[in-house]
Amino acid sequence: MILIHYLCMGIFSGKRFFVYGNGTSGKSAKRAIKKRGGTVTVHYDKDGAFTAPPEREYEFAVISPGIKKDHPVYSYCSSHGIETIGEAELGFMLSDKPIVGVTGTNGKTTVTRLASKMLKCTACGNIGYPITSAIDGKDKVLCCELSSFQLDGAKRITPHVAVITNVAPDHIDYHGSFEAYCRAKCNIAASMTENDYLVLGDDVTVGALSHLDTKARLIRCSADKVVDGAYVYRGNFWFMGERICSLDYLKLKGAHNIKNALCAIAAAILAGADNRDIALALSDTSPEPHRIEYVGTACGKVWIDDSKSTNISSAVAAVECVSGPMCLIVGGRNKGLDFDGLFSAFIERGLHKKIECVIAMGESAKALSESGKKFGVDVVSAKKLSDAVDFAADSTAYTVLLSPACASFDEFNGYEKRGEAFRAAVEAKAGKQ
Ligand code: UMA
Repeated sequence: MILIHYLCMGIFSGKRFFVYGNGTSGKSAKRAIKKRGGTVTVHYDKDGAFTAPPEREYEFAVISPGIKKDHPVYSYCSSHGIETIGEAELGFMLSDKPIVGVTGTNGKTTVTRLASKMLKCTACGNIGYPITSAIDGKDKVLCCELSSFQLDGAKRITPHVAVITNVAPDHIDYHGSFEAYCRAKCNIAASMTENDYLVLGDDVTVGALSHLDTKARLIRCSADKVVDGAYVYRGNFWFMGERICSLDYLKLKGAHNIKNALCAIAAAILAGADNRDIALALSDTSPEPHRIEYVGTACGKVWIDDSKSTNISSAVAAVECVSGPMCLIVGGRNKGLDFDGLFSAFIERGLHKKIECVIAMGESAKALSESGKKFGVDVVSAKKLSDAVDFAADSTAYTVLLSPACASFDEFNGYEKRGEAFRAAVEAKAGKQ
């Protein structure tokens, strides 16, 4: 076993690679290649322009996930006969452990966190810890969050158990269309075999499934009916006819988290977890920061930070969870989404009755106002987050929910920074009272 390990460590001996992107995944890919005897250089855009690596023979070019498929590095590789591979693919290629892969528009981080806890293993991938680092740890199995960026065009993603939590419009600016985005998500299962399992979340739609081409066995999840997989029945979680534990174990609140828990339970059982560890993980997993997180009270209102919501379906799920009458703060950088979907969902689900006012901030304020108008919803425009907080403080709502349905990059360097700024603004208001 030790000998095999050392032979594997030398598999890239004499091979040359270049990595494009010097972020978390690029640095990790570099380490993994060097550890296995390969020679590697790292390149990335300088002054916004592609920088070509030295003209040499390369085994592979490892491209970071944030780099779009129309970036010049791809045409460079194709014209030089260099095969491109993503960092996540490299991780799958080098791993000697079974991997649980989790994707979906919303809930993938929660499912990855829950399933990794149930399996007592490391959570890796898009969650922030690259898979090319996790493969060298002591875990017997890995639980990996996979984004559409990592899955797009990948040929070597081979999970033993895969999960698609749900599919709704997101990252259209990156993929070009909803269809291309769905295709990328479905790619998680393209290389799976008859011995593998694909868990489909409660909300996975038939439209998204039309891109699915897999040999894996399908496992369903449902919060309201008995299915061939994980389900809720009489206040308990069940899997394939076996009771797992009471719903009361689940610490995470909201209907969407019951659906997330079902995906995690199915994936963890199929990867070898036992019922006791599943119940413990459900009771021991707290909400993620910036995901429907209680901030405090100020100006006679409860303030809730859902800055992690960067698409329409996650904002709708947040409004569903939070009590009214509420003031909803949306906006930021649009990822190519049609905001009509936001307001139509409010009306279809009767959620507009608990929304007292909508404040739209930043780059997408105008587009949000125009969509709101079509559905008879008045939208107040704010230049930036601090203005939106001021307007919300003056409203008569009981609750203020920041759930932007947009990325933060027009004003902040990531959703975490946006959530922190929201908290600071609310705390400043509370301090002034
Ligand atoms: N770069 C270029 N040209 C470009 C774009 C980027 O040269 O056009 C370079 C940058 O200069 C920098 C590097 O690429 O040197 C950054 O690479 P990256 O954007 O791929 O980011 P990493 O730091 O490697 O982090 C990536 C994921 N980022 C993205 O997919 C954008 C992280 O997900 C992930 O946690 C990490 O790998 C480890 O696996 C973040 C994310 O925002 C959290 N993901 C998106 C999401 O969840 O919505 C998909």
